[in-house]
Amino acid sequence: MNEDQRSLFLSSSSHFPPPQGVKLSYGTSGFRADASILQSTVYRVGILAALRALKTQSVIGLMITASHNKVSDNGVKVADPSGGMLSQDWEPFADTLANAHDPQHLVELIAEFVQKENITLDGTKPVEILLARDTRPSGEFLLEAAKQGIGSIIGAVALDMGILTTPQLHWMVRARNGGVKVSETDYFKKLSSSFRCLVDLSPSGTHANNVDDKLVVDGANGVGGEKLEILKTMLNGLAIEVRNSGKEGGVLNEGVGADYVQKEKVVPFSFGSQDVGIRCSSLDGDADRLVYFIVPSTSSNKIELVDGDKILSLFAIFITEQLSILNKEIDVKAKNGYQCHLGIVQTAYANGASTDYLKQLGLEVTFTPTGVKYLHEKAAEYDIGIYFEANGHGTILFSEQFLCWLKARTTELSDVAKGSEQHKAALRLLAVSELINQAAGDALSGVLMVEAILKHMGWSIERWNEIYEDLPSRQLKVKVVDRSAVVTANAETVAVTPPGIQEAINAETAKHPRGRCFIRPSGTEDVIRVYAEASSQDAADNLAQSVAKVVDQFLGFGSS
Ligand code: 16G
Ligand code: MG
Repeated sequence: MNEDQRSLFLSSSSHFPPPQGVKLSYGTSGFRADASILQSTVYRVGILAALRALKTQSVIGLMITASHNKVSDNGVKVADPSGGMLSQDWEPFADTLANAHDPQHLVELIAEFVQKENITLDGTKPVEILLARDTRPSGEFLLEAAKQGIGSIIGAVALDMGILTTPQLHWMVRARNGGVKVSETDYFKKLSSSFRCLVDLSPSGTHANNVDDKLVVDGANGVGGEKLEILKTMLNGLAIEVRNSGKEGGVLNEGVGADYVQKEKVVPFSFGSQDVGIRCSSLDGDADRLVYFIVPSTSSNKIELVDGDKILSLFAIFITEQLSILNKEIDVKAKNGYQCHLGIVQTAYANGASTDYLKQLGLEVTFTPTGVKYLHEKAAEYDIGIYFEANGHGTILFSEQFLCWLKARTTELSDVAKGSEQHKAALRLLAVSELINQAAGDALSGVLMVEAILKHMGWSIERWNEIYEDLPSRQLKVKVVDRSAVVTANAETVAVTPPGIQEAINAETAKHPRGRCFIRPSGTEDVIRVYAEASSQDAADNLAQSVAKVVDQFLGFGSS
């Protein structure tokens, strides 16, 4: 590192002293904390993003958001060249960078890392970092800190994309690295035109059930609601009413949003008896999660949740149908044939009934630990990989090879074959690959995908919800002395440490018919999470309670 660069670092980092007595960790989805202590972290993530851009010689993204957390929190994460999450092997460096205690120490760490990674800091190959933030007021001053961090690296240029959803930023990073200089308008155009294309390819006569009725969306008082207001004006054949768009004065994520709806299973603010019989859905604070729900015709505020597992199952039904139409007329062993490898990826939180259902459809289901980065990576191994967490994070990934084959099929077909069922199936799959965000789970593209499939099937939300019945489940959290004492294996289904705890969990689980239970340390809160499932709600509640007690005995404050 030359002297100019070293003194640039020293002078700019002296404006961003780290918070005292706080240890920050990159976590499942970047750094998150109270916004008031995040300035130095965001500044340092600016440096990290710039180094990543120089290392990969690609466009990198930096997103300022704390998703479904309360409005006083904020956070920051990096999008890699593919549009996916920051490569996991850079996370330890992110941690050391964020926790460096003074400018001198910071500069030494960077110099060492730059040398190890062979990164050239001479400004000869300039790189771009796309910045965006959600609607949190603290995003404004944190964005300035990110710009300063990027500005302290010679050759790194920050491009402020303004207020965006997290998936919009991931999408832009991916597209720019594919050589297309896209804007937000391109994103909306792509979503609306591929939605139109899918709807136009629906079998005639299947629209009747829901073509005229509307979808009501809870925007969590965040960026998703704001963006959906724009997108909906570009859609034909789908009426969307956005509530909690943030304009009515509601507070971000307070009594609203996908996380609230999924965890509490109650109607979000501004929903109620007027919504009985209407399709409702909910986005989270940065619009990368989506759940649907039904307001039952009772006086309670409970809802019927149609969660990420049901969205995944709906997508799987549709994709499987298209693949079987394609395969019907193709000899997969022939020269122009293609054996498409379809895979489903879930986590241990997936309701057991969903996994049974997917397996009954003959699908290959695999499990990863919690966190989009794990699911995404696994799904990318297939020709078509569909992944979802029960909480509504998910998408569909297509391999380049399969997309090339599909494109070739649609153009190769003779004029007679054009318009055939096989041709339509290929076109539908291509439209899905355009509509669904290939970079990250995206609630806006997810909504359009669900709506297009419901139209295609001629299904109401009730019909969709009935594909299987969820097993009753319960989630609890337990405060412990040190959550890192729990180490898990087998996609978090087995607790390897502390010794003996898994045996105790097994003993409790065995007492309940269809019992299933696991524990894991949270990646976003200082707690151990307990998930229990059983054949009745009482049994699931009891199992969760007794395992929470086990956790407390092994790791609680009275345990040592
Ligand atoms: C983050 C993750 C989400 C995961 C959740 C688990 C991303 C973009 N988000 O929100 O996938 O389900 O954390 O939280 O990866 P927990 O570790 O506190 O249970
Ligand atoms: Mg989110």
